[in-house]
Amino acid sequence: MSSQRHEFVRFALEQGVLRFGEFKVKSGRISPYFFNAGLFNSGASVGALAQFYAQALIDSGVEFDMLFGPAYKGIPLSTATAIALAQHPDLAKDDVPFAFNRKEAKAHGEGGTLVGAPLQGKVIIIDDVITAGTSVRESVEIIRAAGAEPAGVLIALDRMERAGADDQLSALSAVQEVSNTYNMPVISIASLNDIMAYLADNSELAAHQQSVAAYRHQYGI
Ligand code: OMP
Repeated sequence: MSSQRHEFVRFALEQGVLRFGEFKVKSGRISPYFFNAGLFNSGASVGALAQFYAQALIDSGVEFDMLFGPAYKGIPLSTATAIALAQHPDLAKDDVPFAFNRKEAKAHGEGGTLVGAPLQGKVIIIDDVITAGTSVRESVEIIRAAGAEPAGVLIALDRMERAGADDQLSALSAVQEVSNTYNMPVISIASLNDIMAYLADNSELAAHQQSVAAYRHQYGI
């Protein structure tokens, strides 16, 4: 596991963002772990999170012109990551624009649902976790409607879970389906693989290893 992935799992655990236990997730599955990005809720933790996003994006080698953060969680994520990119030594000369959407259109003032830089060129969609990919579809439609090109999705955690209902599981994960459907890469800071590697290396967390492995066996790719 690259040190960035390992460090990110450690950071998410320290911040209480990654937890082990029993959690009902959006799909209705009972997951032995949950990643709650809303708990990156202080200046220092969002700043550190944004540096992880920026580094994962740069390491991916994917070309991009700007960031788009779908409301609501994508709003601070796109803002903070644009700041981290502006401060990154490898991108020192580039000032990366960003935009986000409102959930409700505004009829007064500047109007519309888009805020920030005009959507143009190659756009990276930034989000926290992909489960079914619902919010990605909306973002792709917004970006295309503006005449720009969705160039990739940048997420914090790939849960590596199969898409579809439990009695009709897809051979592909939700992330792979998103990537195939929209013909663009999905870049993640870390994945379930990295969480499992971290558990295997840390004896005080060994108790969770079995439940996470069993969950992955049932639903994972
Ligand atoms: P999609 O937009 O359908 O891909 O769902 C993503 C959502 O899954 C997130 O916005 C969360 O509400 C939720 N989620 C997490 O944030 N972390 C997890 O570890 C698991 C889930 C989930 O419910 O599957």
